[in-house]
Amino acid sequence: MSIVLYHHPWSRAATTVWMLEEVGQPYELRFVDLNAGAQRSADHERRNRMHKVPVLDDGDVRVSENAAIAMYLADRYAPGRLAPALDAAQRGSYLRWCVFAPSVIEPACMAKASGWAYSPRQAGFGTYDDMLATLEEAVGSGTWLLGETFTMADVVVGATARWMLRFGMMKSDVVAAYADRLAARPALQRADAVNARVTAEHGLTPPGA
Ligand SMILES: N[C@@H](CCC(=O)N[C@@H](CS)C(=O)NCC(=O)O)C(=O)O
Repeated sequence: MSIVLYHHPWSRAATTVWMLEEVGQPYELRFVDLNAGAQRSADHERRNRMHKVPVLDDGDVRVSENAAIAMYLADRYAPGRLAPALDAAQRGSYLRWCVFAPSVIEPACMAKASGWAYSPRQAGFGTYDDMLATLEEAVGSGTWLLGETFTMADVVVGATARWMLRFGMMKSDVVAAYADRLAARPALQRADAVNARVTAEHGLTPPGA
C-alpha cells in the first residue's frame, strides 16, 4: 500500500482519515502513541521536526500539515471532484478556505478561549468576531463552502469547526447546522468508525469522556 498515515485517533490525524475516505484511496495507519511521547522519538523527528501528527507518506512524497495533506490528496487523487481544476473560477476560493482553517479559524478560537492579549491589526488571524462572521456568511448561504459543490476545503474547515464547536471554543447555530450536514457524509462516518476502532484497540480515553 503506498499511502501511510502516521496517526493518532484523538489528533488532527483523525481528520486525515476523513480526507482519505473522501478520496477513496487505500491507506495504512501507523499509530504514534502521543501519550507515551512517541512523537519525540528519533524516527518521528525525522518525519516531522515539529514532533506532530499527521504525517503522510505516499511513495516518495512526504507531507505534513493537515491542510497541505488535504490539498495534496485532492489534487493527486480527486482533481475536478474534491479540488476545482487549476483554471476553474472556484480554485481561488477553494485554496483560500483550505488555508483559512489553520491560519485564521484555529488561532482566532484559541485566542478567544485562552484570553490572549494581542493586536488584531497585527495578527494575521484578526478577530474571532470577524472570523466567525466570514465563516457564517460562507456556510449560511449554501450547502457547502463553494455553494452546492463539496470539496476538500469542507473537510479542512468542517473538521476544525466540528472540533471547536465540540469543545465550546466556537458558538454558532449557523456553523452547527453546517456540521450536521457534514455528519451525514458517508466518508466522515467511515472515518469516525476507523478512529473509534483505533481508540478501542489502544484502550484510549476520548478527551472530555
Ligand atoms: N499545524 C499542524 C498541527 C498538528 C498538531 O498540532 N498535532 C498535534 C495533535 S492534534 C500533535 O501531534 N501533538 C503532539 C505534540 O505536540 O506533542 C497541522 O495542522 O497538521
